[in-house]
Amino acid sequence: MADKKPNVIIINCDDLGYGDLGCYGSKINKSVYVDKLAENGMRFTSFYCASPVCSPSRAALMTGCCPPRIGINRVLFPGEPYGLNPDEFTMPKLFKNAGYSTMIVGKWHCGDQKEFLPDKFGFDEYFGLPYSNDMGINTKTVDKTKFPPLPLILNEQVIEEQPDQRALTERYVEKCVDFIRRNKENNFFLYFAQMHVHLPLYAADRFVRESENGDFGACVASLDWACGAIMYELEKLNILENTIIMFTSDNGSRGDYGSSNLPLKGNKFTTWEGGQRIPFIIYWKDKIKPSINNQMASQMDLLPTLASVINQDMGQNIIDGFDLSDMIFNNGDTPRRDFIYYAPDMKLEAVRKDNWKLHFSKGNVPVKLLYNLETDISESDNLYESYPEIISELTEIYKRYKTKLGDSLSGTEGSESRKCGYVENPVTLTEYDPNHPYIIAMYDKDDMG
Ligand SMILES: [Ca+2]
Repeated sequence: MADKKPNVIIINCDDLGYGDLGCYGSKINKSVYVDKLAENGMRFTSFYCASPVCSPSRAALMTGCCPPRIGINRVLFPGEPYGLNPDEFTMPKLFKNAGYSTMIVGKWHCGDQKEFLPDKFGFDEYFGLPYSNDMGINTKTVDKTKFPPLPLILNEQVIEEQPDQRALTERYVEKCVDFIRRNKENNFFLYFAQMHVHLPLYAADRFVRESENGDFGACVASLDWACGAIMYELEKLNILENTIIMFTSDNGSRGDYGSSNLPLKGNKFTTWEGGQRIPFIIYWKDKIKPSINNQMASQMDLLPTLASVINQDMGQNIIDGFDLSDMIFNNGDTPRRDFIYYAPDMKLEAVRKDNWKLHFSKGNVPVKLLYNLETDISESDNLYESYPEIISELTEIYKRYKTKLGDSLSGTEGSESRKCGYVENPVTLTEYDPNHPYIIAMYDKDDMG
């Protein structure tokens, strides 16, 4: 076999929880293709996104940094002056430097000003929504300047406003397939940031009809179909062997509308396990042994891991990720011994070291909660009074991160924090125009979040 670098596809779902896939225990959602990927790949049970909400989580995936390090600490809304700093080193830049073709299909959510769109971070091509699919105009939208028509972007242009969301996954897959075909002879990096299963839950009729779990099950089946369609294409083009596929989610599920993080406690927005422990599967035919991996790892670790796999330099910035390649390819131990949990707005709420997790704060209220996640994955049995030495060890780690990265609860500025991007006079990508022929002038589902 020629010594060719592998293609990389990352499928990042939106708000898909720990208990929403068949391979993670769901009995009601259909996820046959993802389950097959898990069966033939390495499925992780203790894998974390860096934040329990979209923008910080996605920025962390792209940079390998904890959200406060890069100044993205909360969800970004249409027309804000903030975004990921273009000076940050990112995953697409890594692949660009190695001569790859790069594309993002789907939700970006790291800033909607032209200075912060994906082309500024190493993506050659872009098709998708710049932010969440609930930030357009629905039947309850009062302020159409704050939530203008939902933009669908092709490269740097808005090509449609208020697209039919039921058709969007098919259109996304079409773009993915087209990109893969055009680059089958080259190396490529495809970041497929799924719309599902973020509210509002729109899926094609076929999936709605077949679902046993309402619109939520339909959206899971839809994202599952998308995974199957991409796998089929890779196999048909005879490039599956040379393609690493990762499947994950940007944060835990809401725990309502049919979603589940079971057996974990808590949901999206929170630093309970349900907010940040998410599905993660990595597949590389004949290179990664099909297995279940119970070691601790994070999406922040993927940038350094991929840099190692393709033997490419990562730039000079300090990051928070670790290279997992020894663990994944050689059965080694995880290099990640601790994990820090930041709630939105830079609230440092909890820390994990090995199997121990210590909570310091929940909802702005100080707490003293210690759990052994190995025996108590549901965080139900508080052992705070029994392990003073563990508590002092975890408190030291907490203090270290607090000094370096900051914490709004104690008013601490991080000594190593870098500034996010900022522009004067921000604009929205679209403006409501009563004469515009919108295909869906108002989405009929008004669920947000
Ligand atoms: Ca999300």
